[in-house]
Amino acid sequence: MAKRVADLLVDVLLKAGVQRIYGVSGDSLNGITDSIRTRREIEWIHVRHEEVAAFAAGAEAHLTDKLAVCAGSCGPGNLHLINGLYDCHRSRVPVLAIAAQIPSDEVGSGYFQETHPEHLFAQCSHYCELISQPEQMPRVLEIAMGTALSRRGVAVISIPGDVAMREAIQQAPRLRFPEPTPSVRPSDDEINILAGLLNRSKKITILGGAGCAGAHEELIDLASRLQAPIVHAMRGKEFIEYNNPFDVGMTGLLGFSSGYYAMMNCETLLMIGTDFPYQQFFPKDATIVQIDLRGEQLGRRSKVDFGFVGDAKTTLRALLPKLNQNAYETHLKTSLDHYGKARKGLDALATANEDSKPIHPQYVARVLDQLAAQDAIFTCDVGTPTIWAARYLTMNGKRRLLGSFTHGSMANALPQAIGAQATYPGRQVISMSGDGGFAMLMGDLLTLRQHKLPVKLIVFKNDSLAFVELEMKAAGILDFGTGLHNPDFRTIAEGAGLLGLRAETPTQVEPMIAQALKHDGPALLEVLVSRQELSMPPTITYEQAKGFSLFMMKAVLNGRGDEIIDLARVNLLR
Ligand SMILES: Cc1cc2nc3c(=O)[nH]c(=O)nc-3n(C[C@H](O)[C@H](O)[C@H](O)COP(=O)(O)OP(=O)(O)OC[C@H]3O[C@@H](n4cnc5c(N)ncnc54)[C@H](O)[C@@H]3O)c2cc1C
Ligand SMILES: Cc1ncc(C[n+]2csc(CCOP(=O)(O)OP(=O)(O)O)c2C)c(N)n1
Ligand SMILES: [Mg+2]
Repeated sequence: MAKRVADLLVDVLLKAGVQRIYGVSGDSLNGITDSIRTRREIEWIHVRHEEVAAFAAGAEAHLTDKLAVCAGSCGPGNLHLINGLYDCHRSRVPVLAIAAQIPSDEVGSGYFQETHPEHLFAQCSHYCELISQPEQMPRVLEIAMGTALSRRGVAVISIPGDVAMREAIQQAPRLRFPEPTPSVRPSDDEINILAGLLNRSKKITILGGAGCAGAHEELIDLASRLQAPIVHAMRGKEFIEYNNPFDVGMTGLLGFSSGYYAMMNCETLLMIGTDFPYQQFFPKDATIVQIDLRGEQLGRRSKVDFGFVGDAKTTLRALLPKLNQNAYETHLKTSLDHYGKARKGLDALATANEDSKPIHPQYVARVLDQLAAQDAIFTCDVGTPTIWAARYLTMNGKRRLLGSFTHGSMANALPQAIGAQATYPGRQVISMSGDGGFAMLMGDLLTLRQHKLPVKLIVFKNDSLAFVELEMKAAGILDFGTGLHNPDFRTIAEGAGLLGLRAETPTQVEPMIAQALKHDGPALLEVLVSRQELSMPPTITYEQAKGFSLFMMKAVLNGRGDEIIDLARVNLLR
């Protein structure tokens, strides 16, 4: 039988090492799914919502650093991919999206399900093109894949169903070379300038981010030479925090006070591979030096006095031999002492609270951290689960942590767990889900059963959109539109063929987490956690404090005094 364009498309993906495609089938995708059906080396992961497909592919790409693929049928099918693709693109993970298109002879007629993916996905991709002729295959697909990999982000090909079904002109993939891995570093002159200014500084703080992946050893050597505390940005946590005697925690609203002060009290701030977004957390008077692989990142978040383009590992290797040992140790000592105190304060919040209700969510995260496997993959929903993950999960160089940290979309954790588990069937994958986030894409609970993915879902059930409630309170607004009338998630899980569990008291937390983790298959544990567990920022501004008392006043005026007492009980009297 003659080779079709769809067969050639699958050939190219296989040649590039793609092992699975996440998606939902549809008429316009028939050529492609039919070709996948006949190959043993590539799996079709049938999810229930295309947004899940995109998040899952993003998780696979993040964990493997290789191209991952998702697909949607024409019109609404691929439109559903969009939020997940934004997340992948903004997190700079290489993902190819196949957006099927309506019949080519109907384009432009306002036909059934007609949309224009080239326009729709333009903002969340580096490359987005229509394949309207068999002659364009495999070249356009290969350009798309190469772009996603080399620029790190999303590439989209849009292909009408009839074009995929046509006879292929070319018969095989064109490109056969392995992915290039260049070393990028500043020039010798620039390395000398950088070394000179660091050798002249006494109080240096390092702010590291996800760009430090693979440069752990160099980073620790650097901190030791400079006697510099290391603060990390959230996406850098999994690469920086472990085996790190210079660790002083994270900064930002969810951060540790020690991270905040180490940055604010330094003379020289050295940023390496980070795009930490919050301007108000940067020091005003320090000299700021930034190293990033991408020149366009320099000076994006704060003023920068010296900017260098380079890969973290290669740059630090070139720099280290030129650095003197800093004799000034006080800055590091003070920062580490501060970190010890901040850590103690946070640990004190992660207690079982005897056997009274409700359960502290910090305690749940702490127990999860203690019982999870040494190479567990955690995903956390946007909302308070992000806070608990940032503060209570211990990374060790083998564990991984994924969230929607840059795009900040709810409902990411279950979809990312699906991608993680499909990629690593033998590893423990734990989703820390909010009750709001979980319900948003709950249909894909069914995917766990269908694809035999033994994901462990821990649902932080606080019957609210608690993170937003917190933001409203901090802004002095009465919370509104944040309450959730939740179902019994345990029963829903059981109905979907999972092990369903519920912890109502602190004493149930540990045995039930252990039971869920041990279970040979997917499991959901809902934990009834307190709703108003404040996660105070490291510095409380006058505005925030003012806002808070305003909330109290408004709440009392509205006759919600009970809640204020609850709030005090949870946060002040424990
Ligand atoms: C609800 C919520 C609250 C949050 N609160 C906080 C908070 O309090 N604190 C916090 O830190 N974050 C917080 N975040 C996350 C925040 O939005 C950012 O996503 C995060 O701070 C960015 O981390 P990063 O700089 O490590 O990673 P990225 O944003 O991914 O930046 C990585 C940088 O490294 C560069 N790079 C990549 N590879 C290399 C290389 N090989 N060598 C050199 N450079 C390289 C990239 O070009 C990029 O500039 C929050 C997120 C959510 C959802
Ligand atoms: C798709 C989307 N919708 C809305 C928001 C705004 N938002 C941020 S956190 C949050 C609440 C999350 O609630 P839940 O999952 O229950 O977690 P909680 O904070 O209650 O632990 C909302 C609505 C968002 N970030 N993404
Ligand atoms: Mg909630």
